[in-house]
Amino acid sequence: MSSPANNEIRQEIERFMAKVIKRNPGESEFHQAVREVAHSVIPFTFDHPVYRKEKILERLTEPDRIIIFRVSWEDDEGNVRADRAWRVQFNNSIGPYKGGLRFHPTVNQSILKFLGFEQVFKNSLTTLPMGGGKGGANFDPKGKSDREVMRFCQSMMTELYRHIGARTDVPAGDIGVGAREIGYLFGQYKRLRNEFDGILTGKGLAFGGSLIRTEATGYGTVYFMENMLKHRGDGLKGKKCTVSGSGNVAIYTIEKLLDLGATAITASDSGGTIHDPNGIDREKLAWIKELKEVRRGRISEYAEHFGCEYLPGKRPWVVPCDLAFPSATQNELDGEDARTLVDNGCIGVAEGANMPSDADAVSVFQEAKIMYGPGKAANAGGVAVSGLEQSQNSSRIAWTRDEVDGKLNKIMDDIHEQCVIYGGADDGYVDYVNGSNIGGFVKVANAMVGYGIV
Ligand code: NDP
Ligand code: 2IT
Repeated sequence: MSSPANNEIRQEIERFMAKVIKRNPGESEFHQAVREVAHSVIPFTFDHPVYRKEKILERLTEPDRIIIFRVSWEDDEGNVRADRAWRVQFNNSIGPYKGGLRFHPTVNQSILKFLGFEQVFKNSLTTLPMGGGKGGANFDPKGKSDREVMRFCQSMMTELYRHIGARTDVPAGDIGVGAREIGYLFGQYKRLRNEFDGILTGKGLAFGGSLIRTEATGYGTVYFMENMLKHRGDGLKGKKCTVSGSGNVAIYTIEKLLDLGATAITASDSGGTIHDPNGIDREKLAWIKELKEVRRGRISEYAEHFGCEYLPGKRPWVVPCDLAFPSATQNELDGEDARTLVDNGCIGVAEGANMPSDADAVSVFQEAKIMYGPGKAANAGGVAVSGLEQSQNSSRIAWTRDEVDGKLNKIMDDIHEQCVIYGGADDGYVDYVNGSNIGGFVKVANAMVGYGIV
């Protein structure tokens, strides 16, 4: 960046970010997500001045609204509990708000705003008509009984139901919110409204859920990696992969890697990492599913059960691999981790989690010119199949597993294609950050221009 034009762009980015930081004090995750998008989109708007004139990025970084409410509930010992919940309705320019609910003690407004903001771009990339939103609560489901989780979900929905709807806002799962929680939330919505409507996705198959939704985020992330590899004339066969997390996204990433001839050699949780150099095969994966989905245990038990190495308090990035799949949470991979991965020969990263790599890590990947698929592109398969669940609910039909998987595969191809169009460079390197940010921006921005000043 040395020409005067580039200087002007750089100054514009800094001016813009200074305003965002001033308006959203202390919200570091939100600043981080906006900064990354601003670095891609502001240069693009210099070539497309209508977006600057209409102040699209300024309007796009201000959520349509945020609903904050108290959730009171009673635990099994009869103690009264009070938690805080949010729904961030970020932008509905191209469809009803859509995005998950997260239950985790670290949840705060900054995290939900970063997630809602990312969701706007991700949902646009899927090619489906979905706006962006996110929500959740600082409720910690760990160690709670099913009945406690049920009482929390019912109390939360008793407020949330008036703000959502099939044509308004359609929540789904995220960290700490899976099939059990969606069932309790949907049951309470149906009871309050006396309406059976597709107001949540990730529902049980008996009440309007879609086949493949459970698997979709992990499967889609692997399909995205396959696309990145194919674009370089390579493939997944024989690749050794590190995966972080051991929840929904991690489990189905490991499963699809097995289907396509690759091997996952790690899994983790907030306690540490297991390293299984022989690979997590189908039998071991079934064991992890039971551990995490039924017994709700810790990944350290895997190391005891199968006799492999456990790295307490460590993340998987110290383990040499060909490909890495961060699938746990934001900022779980920093610059030093990224350097370790690159030095150990890693050639590609696909993010199953949202914003797992911090800004330093992203720079390391891009400078080393390894394949780097950011979350808003790589993990969009989850929300894409949520969109397909909505289509099935409105038309009152259910597609087969193969039909949904085929559509998911095609959507991941289309997302990859948009990244190549907006992020491809002359030397053949694809900047998937620019590609996904600009690709996601254009459709939303054009809709906003069309609406006038709203
Ligand atoms: P789960 O709750 O099923 O699993 C989360 C996993 O990440 C667990 O292994 C958990 O370990 C670990 N984890 C969570 N928070 C932390 C933390 N602060 N530090 C270390 N480890 C942590 O969630 P999902 O698999 O659904 O979500 C994982 C990621 O994927 C998130 O970033 C989410 O936003 C993203 N995502 C999810 C989609 C979905 O469809 N579910 C769609 C797209 C993205 P522990 O049990 O010890 O907390
Ligand atoms: O981050 C995400 O894309 C999700 N948690 C899934 C959202 C959805 O509506 O399926």
